[in-house]
Amino acid sequence: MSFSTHFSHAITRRPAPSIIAGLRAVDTGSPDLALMQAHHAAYVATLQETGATVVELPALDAYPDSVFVEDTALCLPEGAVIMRPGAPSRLGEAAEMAPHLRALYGQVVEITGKDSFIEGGDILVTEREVLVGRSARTNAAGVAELARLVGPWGHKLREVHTPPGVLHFKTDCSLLDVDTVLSTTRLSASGCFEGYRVIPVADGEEAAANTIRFNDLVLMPAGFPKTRDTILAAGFNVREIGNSECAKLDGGMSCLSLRFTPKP
Ligand code: CIR
Repeated sequence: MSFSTHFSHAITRRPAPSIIAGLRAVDTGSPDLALMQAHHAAYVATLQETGATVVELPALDAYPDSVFVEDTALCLPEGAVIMRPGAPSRLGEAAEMAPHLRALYGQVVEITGKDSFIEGGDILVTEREVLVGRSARTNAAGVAELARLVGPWGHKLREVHTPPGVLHFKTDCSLLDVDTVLSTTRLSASGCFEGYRVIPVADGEEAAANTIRFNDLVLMPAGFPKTRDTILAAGFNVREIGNSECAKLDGGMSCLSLRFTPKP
């Protein structure tokens, strides 16, 4: 079973009323909390359906973007690394996540450098390597510190480029199985997925690139029929989850959970 696609646990956090103040690159209107809560509940139920234990944390109104838990930590089989989000309004979210990971994991370490910034959305873990894209949220010091922390666990980092104007590296890609990546053409054109099978996101459906492979399912945002059909034709079991409200805040499937199999 691959540690990059199969998981015993996930952690999620319920959306808070303050979500209307969440960060966004372009304002396309305020998210509707009730609709986001309904989408979030469907997301959690789908994770649970695969047999995983989902730890659902309560809403944290002090942090409008705290529903996007992925950015607070990197979870590997050997341990978890607490991130230092590059968005100042999100920095405190990492400390809120730490005790929950400590309760489940034997080893939890932290990015601590005051000039180091890194968010989980910029990190794609595959069976063979950890790909990290620098972005407006993730800098060289953050990447270097992460490399020092996960090296002793046997993980090699490879730095890649996040396309300009794209929030996170994983905004534009996701891992579907050990050798297969779903990617926008603007990202795969950089050559960063050499050696992987790349399934292209349909032109005009770039927002479909952020999916998650979680046990036997691929969770993808609803509303991207061409990309859905391509993933189905490649033999994956797809579940479409409403994402209209998180999309207003540049969030997608991966952002909503931390996924892992803890080793005590
Ligand atoms: C932010 O700008 O930080 C949030 N509004 C969206 C975070 C999405 N997270 C992710 O892609 N991992």
